[in-house]
Parts: sequence; structure tokens; C-alpha cells
Amino acid sequence: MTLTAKSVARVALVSSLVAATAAAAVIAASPAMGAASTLAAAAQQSGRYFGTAVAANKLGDSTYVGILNREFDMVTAENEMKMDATEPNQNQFSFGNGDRIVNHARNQGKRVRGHALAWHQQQPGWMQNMSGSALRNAMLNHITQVATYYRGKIYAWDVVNEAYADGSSGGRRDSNLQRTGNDWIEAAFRAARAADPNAKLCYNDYNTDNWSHAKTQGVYRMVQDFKSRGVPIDCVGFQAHFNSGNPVPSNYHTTLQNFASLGVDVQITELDIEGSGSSQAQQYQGVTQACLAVSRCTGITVWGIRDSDSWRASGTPLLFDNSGNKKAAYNSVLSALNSGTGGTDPTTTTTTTTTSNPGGGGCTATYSEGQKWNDRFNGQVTVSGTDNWVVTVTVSSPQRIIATWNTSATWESADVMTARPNGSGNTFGFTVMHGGNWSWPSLSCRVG
Ligand code: G2I
Repeated sequence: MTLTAKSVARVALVSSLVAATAAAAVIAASPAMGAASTLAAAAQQSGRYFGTAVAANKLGDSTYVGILNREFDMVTAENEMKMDATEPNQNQFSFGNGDRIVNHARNQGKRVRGHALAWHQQQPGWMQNMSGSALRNAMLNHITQVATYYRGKIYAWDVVNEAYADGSSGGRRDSNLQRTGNDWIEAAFRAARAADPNAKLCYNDYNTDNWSHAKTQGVYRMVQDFKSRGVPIDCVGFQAHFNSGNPVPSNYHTTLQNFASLGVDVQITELDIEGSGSSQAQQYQGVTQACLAVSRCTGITVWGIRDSDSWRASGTPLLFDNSGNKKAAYNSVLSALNSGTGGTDPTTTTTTTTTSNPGGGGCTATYSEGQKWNDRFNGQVTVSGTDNWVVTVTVSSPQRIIATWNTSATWESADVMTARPNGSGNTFGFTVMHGGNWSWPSLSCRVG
């Protein structure tokens, strides 16, 4: 990461006001500096990846491969590693197309998400007609063989895909796999762990983006239960197939954060958003920011490259048009990634500024992160050392403070707020519309 002159100046200014440890915290909290020009490079600034689904039969298309090689650093096989593709006849495995994708990715220095070991759809014909222990054993054998074959080459596996029902039940989907017994999912995860101990093991589903949906809650309870019983699960994939009937929820960040707080990584695994122009671009920005705001959201994958590559091409849901040109949605994702913070979870980190009063005494103001949303975040300041304090809070453009509480505030300019005690408390808070800039406000405290 390089520091621009402006940010160096800002850090220097802050350093002269605050203790050395506080200055270090301020540097860490500054947005990624210097704009990266590809999705992968922009995501890497915060330690994340940016991936795409790839179809083996398009690897001869030079426009497609050009964009793939330039923009993405994670690859998912769109269909080639599914059960019907890899085990067309029982115990007869076929890895040719999967290998084509994995080899292309690895030769280009990209990582691979494996998709998917067990699913009620795209089962080979022989499996569709099975049931009971024969099906359970066939599923476990499939997982063992495929995960063993690809051992060491897969960053994360979608071990089980789409096992929860849509609608209000919050329970499992009926399927031949489910009818082998409710423990089929944990059995699948244990088999995958034994076959490839170093791959992250994910549960992957759609319509689990809105925190208040029953399906989201059902999956959450399963992950909570798995963590409490030591079932080997490392991550949850949110497919994120959005359209006007299923828009990006305003509580998306909450959903990702709540799952992450269970002790798993979260990943956006199949992102596409039907629409066009600025409305589509805004929704893409919101999803990107939601991931950036959660430190355990480790990456985003879009479900195809050009609109014409999509499983629902008529909805023009991707980041490149049919000719491979960048869309507005591409630019909004890139700029959101470039202004991301690296994702700091609420209330886990603080910074302190201390200013001595020349007349003796002094005060210390400590900033704590609060709740974050797609478009705004809360901050809280705690003051010690005096009850007679004045704290100056400076935000940086395009940020704007839109609300305060427990303080009486006045404004020196649009960016600079002066806060004084309101009653006897020494803690106050505010809400910042961030406009894509997640950096923390600067504080200075004096005795007033
Ligand atoms: O449906 C969208 C995605 C939902 N989550 C799981 C993903 O695995 C799923 O991907 C789609 C692929 O994008 C499609 O390409 O999964 C579909 C199958 O469920 C894929 O469609 C299949 C067609 O059904 C087949 O007829 C066709 O032969 O694609 C195959 C290859 O083009």
C-alpha cells in the first residue's frame, strides 16, 4: 500500500496531535490509498479477492479470457465440478472440464472456489433414482473422491448447496438427500474435511441475504449448531442473485456480520443484479460496501463475465456488456473497493487522541466504531480527564454528519463539528453518511 501526499500530510498532522499508538491506529483506519485499476487489485488492497464463474467452453473466446485474466483473482466453475459433470456414471469420474478451468486459473495465479459437492440439482441420472443408505453412501463417496482429486488446489468448497426451503418455514428443503436423514449435511462436511483438510468448507445458498427472512434464520441456526458441536464448517456463501422482485436488502451488512460473528468467513459467491444504469450500479455498490464493512467477508464472486455469459442474460445482470465493455456497475464496484477500509467490525477497535491543556490538565477522546450500513456508519466518542471538555470531530469529504446524540453540537464548517457535554455524561455519538469513504473521523480534545 502506498501513501499519497495528501494522506501523508493528514497522518503527519494527526501524529503531531496524538500519541504514537493512536497515530498508528489512524493509519490503519485510513481507506485504501491510490486507486487500483482492476477488480482483483482493488479487492486485494483489503486482503479480499474478486472472482467470477467461468465456463470451460468459453476458454477459447479471447475477449472473455482477456477480461478473466485481467480482472479476477478467484474462479468458480459454473457447471463443470457439479455432481453430474464429475461422476456421470457411478464410480466413474470425469474431471476434464473441471481441470481445464482449474488449470487455467492456477496458471494465471488465480485461486479456485469448488462448486459444488452435494446438491439436490444437477445430480447424475443414476443418483436421482437412489434413496436411503445407498444414496447416503454414494453422496459421501462422491465427496471423498472429488475433494481428494482436487486436494490442495481449492481455496474453498461449496460442500452443500441450497439445502434450505424458500418461504416462511425456515426449515430444510425436501430432496432425496434430505430424506436420507437430517444429518446428511454434517456428514457431507465431515467427509469433505477428511478428504481435503486445507480447503475452507462452505454452506452455500440463495435468498439468505435478508436478515429477517425465515430462510436466513434457518441457515443461521444450522451454522450456530454446527459451530457449537464442532461440525467442520468454515464459511457461508451468499449467492446474491438479485432482481427487482428480490432487491439487495438494506440490512445486508447485518446479515453478513451476524453470520461472521458465529466464527465463520462469509463470501458473496454468485453475485448478479438484474437491471441497468445507475440503479444497477448503486445496488452493486451497496453489496460491495456491505462485504467491505465485515472483516470476515473475504471476497466477492460475480456469476459470469459479460451479460451474454449469464444464466439469465436477458436481465443484463453482470459488470460487462455483451461486447466486453465495462458497465456503470463495474465502475461503482471498482470505486467502492478502492475506498474500502479493509473491514473493521463494529466496536472492536478504538483510537485515542490526547491534547494537553497549556493551563494544566487535559482530556482524552476515544473513538469507537458503531453500527455500519451501506450508506452510513455510527461512531461513539468517550472523553476522560475532565467534565469540561470540548471535542472537535473532523470528517473528510464526501462524509457528512447527519445526526448526533448526547452532546450539544455546533459547526465550524460542513466537515468540522464541535461537541460539548450535554448533561453530565462523557460519551456522545453521531451518524456519518460516508459516500463511499469509510475512514474514521479525526478527533481533538481540549478543556473548555
Ligand atoms: O441457477 C443459477 C445458480 C444458482 N446457484 C447454484 C448455481 O450452480 C446455479 O448456476 C446455474 C448455472 O449458471 C447454469 O448454467 O446452474 C444451472 C443449473 O442448475 C446452469 O444451467 C445449466 C442448464 O440447466 C443446462 O441445461 C445446461 O446444459 O447449464 C448447463 C450448461 O450450460
